[in-house]
Amino acid sequence: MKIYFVTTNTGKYEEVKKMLSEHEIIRKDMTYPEIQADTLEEVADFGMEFLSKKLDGKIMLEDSGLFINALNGFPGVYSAYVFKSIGNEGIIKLMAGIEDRRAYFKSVIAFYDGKVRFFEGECNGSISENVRGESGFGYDPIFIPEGEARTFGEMEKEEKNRYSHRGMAVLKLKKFLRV
Ligand code: ITT
Repeated sequence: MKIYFVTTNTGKYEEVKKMLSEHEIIRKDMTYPEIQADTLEEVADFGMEFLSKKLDGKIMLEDSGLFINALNGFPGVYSAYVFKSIGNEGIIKLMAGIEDRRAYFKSVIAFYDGKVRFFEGECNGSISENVRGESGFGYDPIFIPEGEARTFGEMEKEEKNRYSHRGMAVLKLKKFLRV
């Protein structure tokens, strides 16, 4: 099946393409309005509403974020902005002296085939004491998934996909597409 994946993020595209290799995933490097909302679902829904009027065929987008318990879920829906402004070093500084380092990643995929459908995934873990590893993108070098000692930044794509929020959401989409 031919699916347009609208994202400006090469890392996301590479991960999704690897998992949906039975399909033709065509990247559309374009932006869509990302509204200020309380949940990723609302952001994804609004974005797809816009895109479904612009593109023909099957479309997907993915909205994700890092939620840190001790910071009441921050950066959450503001993850992209916070990453661009303070980056991983900034998060490590914010977490200095904080014992509870639990955090989770969440991913919401919106898929459009005449109707919008949502697929979600979460990945629990913790924030590392320092920035570690060069793989992946974004917050990968400061996020340690549960049951692991390494950060996502220290893992290959396939391994990260097995644990990750995006991996879970894509798996649900894959099942929906019956492959
Ligand atoms: P889009 O064009 O797809 O929106 P984006 O990078 O702006 O690309 P989001 O709006 O979903 O994506 O913002 C999510 C932010 O959280 C962004 O800064 C990512 O780098 C970060 N993030 C999301 N998933 C991640 C993952 O698996 N590993 C590390 N960081 C992640």
